[in-house]
Amino acid sequence: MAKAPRKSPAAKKTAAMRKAPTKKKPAASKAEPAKTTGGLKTPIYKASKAEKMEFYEQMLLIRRFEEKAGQLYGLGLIGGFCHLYIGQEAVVTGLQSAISPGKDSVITGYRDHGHMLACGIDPNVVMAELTGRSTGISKGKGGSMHMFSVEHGFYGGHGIVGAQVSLGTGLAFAHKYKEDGGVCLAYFGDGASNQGQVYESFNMAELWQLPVIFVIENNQYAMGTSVNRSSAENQLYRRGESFRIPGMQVDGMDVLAVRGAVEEALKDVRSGGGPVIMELKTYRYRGHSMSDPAKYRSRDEVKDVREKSDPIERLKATLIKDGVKEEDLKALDKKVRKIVADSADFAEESPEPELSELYTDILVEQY
Ligand SMILES: Cc1ncc(C[n+]2csc(CCOP(=O)(O)OP(=O)(O)O)c2C)c(N)n1
Ligand SMILES: [Mg+2]
Repeated sequence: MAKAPRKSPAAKKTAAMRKAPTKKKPAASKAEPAKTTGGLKTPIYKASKAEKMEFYEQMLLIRRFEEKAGQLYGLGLIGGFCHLYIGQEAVVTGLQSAISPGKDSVITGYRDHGHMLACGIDPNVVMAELTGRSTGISKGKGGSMHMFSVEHGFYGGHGIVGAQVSLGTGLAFAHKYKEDGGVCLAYFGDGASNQGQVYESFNMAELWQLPVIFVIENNQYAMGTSVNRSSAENQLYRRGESFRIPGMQVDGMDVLAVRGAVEEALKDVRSGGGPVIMELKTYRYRGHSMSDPAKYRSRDEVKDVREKSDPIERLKATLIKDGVKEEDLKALDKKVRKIVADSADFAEESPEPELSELYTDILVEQY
């Protein structure tokens, strides 16, 4: 298919652009109208009732799993770093629901539990990994940030901020080289979007027309720094303009908006159009990691987002409007809670790795 011409906005600096930046508004929590560069659409996905129920269950599974992980951390059963995804569930649920398992690839940072569950990885092996048990997906030696399942097209789990963007570009290169029709979803945060290697990757991806969607999960904060305080261009969907990469800004608290937008992005990428940037405006309810008291924002700010934009409550309201009964949703919650409780039991009942495991899975030869 012929490549659609992409708008390359003129970089003409006006006096107005040069003047001192005006005070920006605090983190936006309200849904904003979708914005795009390069002519991409962001329609709302028209899901059937059954699909909406699936999205609801998937988001609920991530939320309950993360709540349980938070509890186990409090009990001392999870050690080290642990970054929870609570609040961001609609992003990964909407995106993963649109890709083809076994064909496409996924890579993300350290806030990765939700991505693994959305890739269809067994909650038992994820929880066992978090608690450092031998039955964990990395045999209990990786922990929260270092989990992989090539079988599920999930390439980690990376602790170095921004590194997954370059690795994801490499995965996209492999898809193109092998002509396997796959697309890579490379997820990263608003903080990571200020890293240098991200732009080297953008350049190569566009130059070589690689099949990659750069997914920016803009949850408004990078540790304790808000995106507005750290980013000269805080409209992150525009970050590819100088590379001619089109971008779209999507309400990341609305799973149907996410699914609608990614379908358009996938259409463009799969038809050989090269990379696309998707900025998902979302929010994390918990601290950066379990050791963050989150003093850089007010409780009211978090409460406001929870009350007005929670992705699960929003979909629930739509389902109720569609005629789904409250008790059916409660039954689903019960089912999900059992899956999560069973994963915690599985983890607690599993042994820790043998000491001899210290000497396996390590590189000793020259390469
Ligand atoms: C190269 C590098 N620099 C700094 C850090 C420390 N660090 C860990 S997470 C983080 C913030 C990243 O924020 P963002 O990309 O917005 O992702 P989020 O945590 O919001 O999901 C930083 C600076 C790191 N791990 N790697
Ligand atoms: Mg962030």
